[in-house]
Amino acid sequence: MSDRPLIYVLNGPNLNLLGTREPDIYGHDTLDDIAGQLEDRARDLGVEVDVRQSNHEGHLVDWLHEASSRGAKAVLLNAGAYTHTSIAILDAIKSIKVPVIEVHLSNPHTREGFRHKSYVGMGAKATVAGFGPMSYTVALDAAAKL
Ligand code: CA2
Repeated sequence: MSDRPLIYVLNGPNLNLLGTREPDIYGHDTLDDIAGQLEDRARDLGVEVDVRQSNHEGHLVDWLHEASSRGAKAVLLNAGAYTHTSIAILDAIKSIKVPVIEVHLSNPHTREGFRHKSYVGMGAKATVAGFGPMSYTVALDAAAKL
């Protein structure tokens, strides 16, 4: 482990399938591609990223707690569909002092009505959405400056 500031990048359900389906909405990059882009950018910014994905709500809750106990400086969180449903994830965000930046590939506000509500957004410091994979790098640039 390096002594560079640590930033967690947490990804929720179905994002392991990125690049394989619905490229019109989510683009062609896989989550591994995005992780590679973030690692390159992190090197330039002098920070360290820890990129993870889970299809399980409780893992995301545990990792938010872990980000805090490991002294992470920020969390980038694309909670996938849990964004719109999970009070447990909102409570976890509120239970830690680490700033959480909500990230989305698409812009949920231009999509179905059920995507317009964001529990994650109620606890997040900021939201970056609609830039495809660039949403993550924009959020990382901002997080590194916090
Ligand atoms: O735009 C985003 O990043 C979302 O968080 C993606 C979620 C969606 O439920 C949110 O409303 C917005 C869905 C992720 C599903 O990822 C897939 C990837 C490839 C193929 C199918 C789904």
